[in-house]
Amino acid sequence: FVEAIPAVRPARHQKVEIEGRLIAVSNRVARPSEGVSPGGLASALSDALTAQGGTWLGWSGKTIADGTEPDVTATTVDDVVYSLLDLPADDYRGFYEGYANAFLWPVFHGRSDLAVHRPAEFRAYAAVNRAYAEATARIAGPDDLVWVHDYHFLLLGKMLREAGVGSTLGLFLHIPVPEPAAFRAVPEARRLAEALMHFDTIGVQTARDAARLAEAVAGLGEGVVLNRPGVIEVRAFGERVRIKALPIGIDVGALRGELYAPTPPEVRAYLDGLGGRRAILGVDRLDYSKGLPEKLAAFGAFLAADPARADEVVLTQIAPISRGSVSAYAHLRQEVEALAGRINGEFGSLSRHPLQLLTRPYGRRAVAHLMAHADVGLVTPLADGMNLVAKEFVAAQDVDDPGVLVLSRFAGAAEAMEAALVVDPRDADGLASAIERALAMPLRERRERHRALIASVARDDVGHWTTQCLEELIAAG
Ligand code: GDG
Repeated sequence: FVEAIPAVRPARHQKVEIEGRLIAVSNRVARPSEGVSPGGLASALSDALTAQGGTWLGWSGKTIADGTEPDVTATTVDDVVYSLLDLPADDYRGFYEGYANAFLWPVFHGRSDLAVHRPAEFRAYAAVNRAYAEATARIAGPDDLVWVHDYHFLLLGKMLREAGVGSTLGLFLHIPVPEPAAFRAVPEARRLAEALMHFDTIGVQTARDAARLAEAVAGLGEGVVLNRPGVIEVRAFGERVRIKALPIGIDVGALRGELYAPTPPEVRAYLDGLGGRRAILGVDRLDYSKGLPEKLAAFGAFLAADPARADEVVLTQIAPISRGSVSAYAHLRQEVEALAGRINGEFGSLSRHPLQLLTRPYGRRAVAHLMAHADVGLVTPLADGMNLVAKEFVAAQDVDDPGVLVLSRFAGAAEAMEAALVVDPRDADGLASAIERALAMPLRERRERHRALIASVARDDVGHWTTQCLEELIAAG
């Protein structure tokens, strides 16, 4: 069926003319020598750097003794220099597991109730940002574009300027921006806002995030917000910054390419085992932002409405364990496993279980084939910057007989994916009805909705995103 693919242009990033070099900064770096196929962000950056040439600065994956100076090792592959930092173990833990993932992540996802704030972890976060600023200062020239990624580096703009970097500085925030009141409640809010103002441009996933960030930062700095077409300018703390919505996309061609390969044996065995049951699929990191308990509860409500359904459908939920050393994630795992056990206990039979919860990661090809063969994709986060799974599910469908995407209105992806069945995942009965509606949807409606969705997913792909980000960096310089 993959013959019926819509004509999409290749997602490869087309080189943009820049005067200097591109320097990308992110916590994780995907080196070609590692031989792993990188996920969303890593493959987008890898693609951009391969087309542009430049340097990718990030963590080496190694920690060194506490109190030791961070160490940088550079290796060059083709036109890309990989500059990798070894960081002191305590600093890295406080920065990554601590301030970034146990504090900023929940606050930015509207879960301040789960946020753990420890002053020592903020100090570690600042120390790691400082180490990155110093490593960048050693390589960045005035004509270079420094493209920083995500909530791990909110202080980096100011620290780069303090380290004497004169390059154009851009930040892309992959996660959602919280309500301004939640941002203001962060003990270091003023310091973060002031540091953010030293970037020349900040990209976010949605127009809503751009407006929220502008309001929060301007409010903290008694500044002003100027709305211009397609971009917001904030003037505060004696600086100015552009804030722009630049929604990230996927590599449609690469994903469809996986579908040309033979179906992996374990997926084939799974499909054979369905025995006529309809397949509902979820693919989410095991993260409290992804709405997994809500999804399972709604599936339970869907089964409870007619227990015979337990013989007619199966929900396969791939939920690889993530950030297992952060305590909120360990609790979530217990909660989700308990719910899954209860649903199977109540609705399963001697021969069949309506729910498969799989907490191991699966290969990219297996995931692509699972998506292609699913009747319904359930993407139900409570908060999500974008959510690439929603776009991947659409891209994997057979255009002649497409499955139906059920999508949370709280995913950034929902801003451009109105043709999905858009739901509020907190409403279990509403979500259960959406599952029912998706399973019953006539072919004609499925095709119409899919046509609208694939058009936007293919147009706003990852190559388009990269080009737009670089053009915005140039415009901001
Ligand atoms: C952050 C933001 C934003 C998942 N399980 C497996 C697997 N995956 C892949 C998916 C998808 C990726 O991981 C997850 O991307 P998401 O966008 O859904 O979510 P986050 O990881 O939270 O990403 C998010 C994104 O950054 C980009 O800006 O969209 O909002 O939170 O590609 O397919 N892949 C494989 N096996 C798995 O088990 N191979």
